[in-house]
Amino acid sequence: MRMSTIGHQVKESSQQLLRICLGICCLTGSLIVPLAAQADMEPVKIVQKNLKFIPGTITVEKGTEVSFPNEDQLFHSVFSESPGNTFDLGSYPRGVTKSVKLEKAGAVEVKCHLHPKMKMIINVVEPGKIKKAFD
Ligand SMILES: [Cu+2]
Repeated sequence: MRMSTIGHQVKESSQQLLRICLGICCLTGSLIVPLAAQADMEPVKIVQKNLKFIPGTITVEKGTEVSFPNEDQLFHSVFSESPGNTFDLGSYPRGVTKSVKLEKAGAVEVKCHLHPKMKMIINVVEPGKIKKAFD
C-alpha cells in the first residue's frame, strides 16, 4: 500500500515535469517561428497599381530582395538614384515582376520614369533592427 502511494507520487511529479517541458517547448517554438521565417525571407512585394507604389513606405533588412509586380493596365518603370542602392529595372507591362536586392542601409526613393508622381520609400536597415516589431 505504501509503495503504491510513493509510486503514485512519482508518477504525478513526472507528469508535472512533462507539463513544464511542454510549456517550455511551446514557448521556444513560438519564438523560433518568426526568426526562421525571417531567415528564409521571401522577396518583399511592392505592387504598382492605380498609378501608385503600394505600400508607400516600407522598412526592410539589408540584403532583402524586393519585387515590383506591375498590376496596372499600363507600363511602369522602376528605378532609384539613392546612393548605395541605385538601380533601374526598366519599364514593363502588367503581369511582369522585376526585383532587386538592396545591399546598403539607408533610405531608397523608388520612382517611375513614366509617371513622375509615382514615388515610394524603402528604409533599408541593418539586420536585427526590425525584430523589435515582434517584441
Ligand atoms: Cu508608372
